[in-house]
Amino acid sequence: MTLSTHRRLAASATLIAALAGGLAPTNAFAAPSSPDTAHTTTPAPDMEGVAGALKAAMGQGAPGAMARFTGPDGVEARTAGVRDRVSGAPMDTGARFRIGSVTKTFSSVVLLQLVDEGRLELDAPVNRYLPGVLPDDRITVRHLPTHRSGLADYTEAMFARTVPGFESVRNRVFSRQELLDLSLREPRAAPGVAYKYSNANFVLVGMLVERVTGKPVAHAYEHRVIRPLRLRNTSYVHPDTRVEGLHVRGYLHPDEAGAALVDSTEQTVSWAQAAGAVISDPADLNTFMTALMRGRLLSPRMLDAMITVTPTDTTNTRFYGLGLRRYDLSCGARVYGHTGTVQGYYTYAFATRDGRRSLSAMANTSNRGAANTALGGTLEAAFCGKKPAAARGARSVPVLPAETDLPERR
Ligand code: REY
Repeated sequence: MTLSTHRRLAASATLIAALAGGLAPTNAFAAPSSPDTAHTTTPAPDMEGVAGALKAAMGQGAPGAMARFTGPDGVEARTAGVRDRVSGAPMDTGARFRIGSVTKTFSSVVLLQLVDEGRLELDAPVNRYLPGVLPDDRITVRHLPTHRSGLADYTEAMFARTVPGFESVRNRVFSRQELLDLSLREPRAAPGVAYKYSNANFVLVGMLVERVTGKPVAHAYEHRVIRPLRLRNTSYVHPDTRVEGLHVRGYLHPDEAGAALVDSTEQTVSWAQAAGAVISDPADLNTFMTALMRGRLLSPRMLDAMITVTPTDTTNTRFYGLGLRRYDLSCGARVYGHTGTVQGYYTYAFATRDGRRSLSAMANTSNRGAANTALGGTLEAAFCGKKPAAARGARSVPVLPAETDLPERR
């Protein structure tokens, strides 16, 4: 379905809602009574708290960090530290960076648009479209973006030793089949049974998109998401190694305590491709997540499918849909988006269900879980606002380690 068709649908649904109840929701498709919009007063973002979380990420070893919030009262951004340790250039919210697995949400959008166009069926076997590629016909298209295929995540072995692992793939160009073969070499779980995060799933999403469209995935991102939303600083870059334009340099923490950081900015990201090779900036990520939640990229049916989630841990506050996470925050706000980890960069990009508020945050380091967890503090501060004095220090939900896509958190 085209963007303009969605706009027309959105406009008519808004009109119907207005006629029916005098409501004028900004997102015609958002359920007005859903818990994420049920607050009668939307808390103002606690930008001091956001800045504190950025500082905390730096305290845990990030050279710099930044966050950009959009809400009913406009845009607020904060930066800390440097985007380049050699030049000393300060962190800059106009700078581009590697968004890692936030790429998965872009890939999922493209996949679901193709489903909507009748070119793919979510519950059909992957092998229907890619004959013989998988050893099990029970693995469906839906199992991929929900991480339920049972396919092993080959990156765990690849990056078991962080810096040697990274240096061995930094300049490599993998075919998708090579990546899939790495996964298939490892034991598989039964399809459809349990959530298990695996980059192999999104390598296959990329293969499906190329098979169905007959064009490289970059073309699909460009024509289906980037241009329609005018994301001027977003691109899928593979296998070029550079981050073009004003950008943040990424610094990887070696496993050995006290070892010097490794500048990991330049790499092919061929090990991730449709699972993690998009480059973007904070404003574009805000626009993307907001547009997604407002129904500008997917039909209501496909957006519903995407936000239909199951828990990913036992706290019942972390969930996964189709290429999309849901975090339930301490104040009851539900936010949808994704996290990203690619060498040298941690990213968060989330929005409320009605798309009225969004936050993107990044720190230019990785392999340092504590820095990622600290960066995740921007979410609570941005979406829950200042905690009442009595509640400060007495949290109603546990502080969870960052749920990015690292072996260290599995
Ligand atoms: C890869 C390891 C993490 C990163 C990953 N990223 O799967 C995808 C994502 C694209 O979900 C690396 N960790 C690090 C190690 C751990 O090497 N030994 O932290 O940079 O975003």
